[in-house]
Amino acid sequence: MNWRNGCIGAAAVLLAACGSDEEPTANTTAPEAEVEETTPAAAEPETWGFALEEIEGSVQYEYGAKFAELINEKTDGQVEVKLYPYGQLGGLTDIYDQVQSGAVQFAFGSGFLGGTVPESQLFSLNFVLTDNEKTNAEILNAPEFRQNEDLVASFRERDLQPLAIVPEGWQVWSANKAIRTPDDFSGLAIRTMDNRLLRETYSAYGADPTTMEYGELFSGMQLGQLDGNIQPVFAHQEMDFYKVQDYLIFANQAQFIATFMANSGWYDSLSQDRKHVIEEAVTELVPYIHDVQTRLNTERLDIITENSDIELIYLTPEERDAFRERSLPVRDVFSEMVGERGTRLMNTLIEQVENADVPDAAPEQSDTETATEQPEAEAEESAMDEAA
Ligand code: 6CS
Repeated sequence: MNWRNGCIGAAAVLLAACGSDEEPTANTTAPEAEVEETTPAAAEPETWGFALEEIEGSVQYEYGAKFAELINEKTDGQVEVKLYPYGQLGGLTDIYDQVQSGAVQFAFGSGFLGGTVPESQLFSLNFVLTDNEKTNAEILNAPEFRQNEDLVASFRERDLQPLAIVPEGWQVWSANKAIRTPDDFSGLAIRTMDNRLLRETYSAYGADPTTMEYGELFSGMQLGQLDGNIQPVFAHQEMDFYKVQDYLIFANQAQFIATFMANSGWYDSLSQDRKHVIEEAVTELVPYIHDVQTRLNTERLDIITENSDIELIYLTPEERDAFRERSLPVRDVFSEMVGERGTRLMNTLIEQVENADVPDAAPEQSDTETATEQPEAEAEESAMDEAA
């Protein structure tokens, strides 16, 4: 599907209308089938709705599709998971509203979720995780963090049950000028997802952060309302963003991270058996989605470089340090916003990162790369080989 021909490019109100014939209802158990008196009633599968912040072909879609397959298998066909890709249920905050109300059972929540679960902005902090993506996925999904009582309580207070933390690749800057230093960011209108942490971070970098809905970004950049954007590579390609930008800048400052979550009331009402099935599925999905996201991000970078003259810039360790330094005071802003519980959670994550056994780093890149070089993918591959 070309997303601009579909629902996605329109405003949130239109987005909601696009999916109106498929809107989920709170009662997801299928009505009993009408059966002939002599025929034993065939059990109708139960349907669980899952709202995605991304379109078909994305990391979230691949996660949802595999989750649906695993749940169907593990329940012997008694449960079907129905995916609602971005655009079918409205804009990003509409998705969160619907999982909070129980209209859908599951949803992904990433940067925009900061307005609903302020503590989730922890995943927007820069320079907190390791340089190794696989290690990051493991740290975030180890029981010590994923089932941490402060994390769970932050979500449950908003009628949500966190189930998995899903890194979708490095957040890569795009811009209409080269960025290597905070000075280069000066006055640059960069789009951030709608959370205060990101606005504070990019202000600290010297930029002019601007919030805009995902589906409006292409035209925002095309019309010159935005000079830059922050996305994992697959999204720069999938949403055509790269076509209206001149540079992709790899600073490895943060991963794009989404939380896979359920409506907490609905989750609590499940049998132990169903909860166990979900737990097994999310555990199996950690290595699966890591492989998928690295593959998608690598393949999509090839597509971008084959189809455009966009220039790729990989920051040197020294260049990264200048941004890291500016990002550190933003941790205090996070603490102020979320209080003791959130601060404890941030410190837990920092501690897990410090104690992590990180495979040796691959050689750093130091210059502007040509279109055919893929240091990110190579670095990740060698790190994974060593981890295996
Ligand atoms: O930037 C955004 O708003 C969106 N980007 C991605 C890659 N996924 C969902 C998110 O809402």
